[in-house]
Amino acid sequence: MEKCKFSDPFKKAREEKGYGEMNDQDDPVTILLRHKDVRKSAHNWQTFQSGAVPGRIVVPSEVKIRDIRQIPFEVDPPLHKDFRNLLEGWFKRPNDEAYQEVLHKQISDLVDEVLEKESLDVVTEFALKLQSRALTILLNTPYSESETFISWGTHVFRSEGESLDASKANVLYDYLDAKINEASKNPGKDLYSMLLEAEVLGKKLTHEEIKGIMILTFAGGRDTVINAVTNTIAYFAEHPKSLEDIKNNPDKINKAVEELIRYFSPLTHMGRVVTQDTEVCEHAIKADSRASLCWASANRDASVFENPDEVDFDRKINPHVGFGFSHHNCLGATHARQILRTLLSILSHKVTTFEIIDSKENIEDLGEFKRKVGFHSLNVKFNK
Ligand code: EMZ
Repeated sequence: MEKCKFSDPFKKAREEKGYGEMNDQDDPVTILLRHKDVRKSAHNWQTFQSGAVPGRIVVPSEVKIRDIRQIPFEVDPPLHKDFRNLLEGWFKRPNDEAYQEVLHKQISDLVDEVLEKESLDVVTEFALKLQSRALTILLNTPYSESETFISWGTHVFRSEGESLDASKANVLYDYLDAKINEASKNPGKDLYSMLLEAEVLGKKLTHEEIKGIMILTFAGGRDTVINAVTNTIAYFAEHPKSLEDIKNNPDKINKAVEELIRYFSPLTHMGRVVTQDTEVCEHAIKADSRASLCWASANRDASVFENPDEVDFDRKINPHVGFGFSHHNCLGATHARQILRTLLSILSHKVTTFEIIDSKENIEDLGEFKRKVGFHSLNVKFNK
């Protein structure tokens, strides 16, 4: 297998002490770096709480730009389970054949379209379009809505060069208010209408709860999917044999997708608020301070993954935490996996090579760590 240079900035700290620290808007975060600690803390919701002030578990904190709780990800057990039970069936629809057919057609058409271009920016002209169009299948809303989603850019709460953007968040909020009101007047077969019909603990959901679920559906799977798609194209550009490997061995696709998610970890980490004084790796964490579960670091832990810095489509055991871990594992994972599997299959059939013309990396600033999470732009030529 070829060596890759996608850096693991956490290696030294993970091996030497197991944690790192960053100051995020004067609300410091202890970043937990080891696979075992990350999984243990994700499981321990009593001490590592998600249901804090809305926005506080996200790093960078969104406390200043939103006060609506995202559901179910900012809710702790036992109520968390009731919301998950309500949503699980809807978010498993990507396993249905009919869903997959529509997704396949969307991605196939998009690949055909870009194959005709001299070159294109994969972030805005490929990944953003792909994510926005696929979202209409997940929501079961008209395809034409994707034009609106595309116009919002790659992140719902952030702009390039600006880590938080309240006015951008309001665009989404106003859109969702309008859609929820529309569905309550004219129910259809979309996610809004399903939520308006639903009950949790014998009660109808409030407008605010529905909005909280919808915000998460829009925000959680946006930059993450865009990063996964863009990183995948960049990877195949640099490793054409891997694409050929998929073409010759399509049965490897599922494992390849898991390995790419492990390796690229599209979501670097997710925070928790610590409810009582605790200790991780002999390091004291004070009550009411923040800790984060660093999926990206855990996914390179050499005590779990042999040759963690190599992409190996034949990796036998792959307990990666790229979709989080325990009860808060990613609700959109079925959709995200289906997107990537379909994408790999189509690319391996339609594209021979990719040529990178230029690129601008997206480097996250995590205090003592700088991590490349994806690209701001990636100019590529797709060859037939
Ligand atoms: C939150 C988060 C969820 C947050 C799984 O991640 O994704 C981030 O991109 C959003 O900014 O609000 O939805």
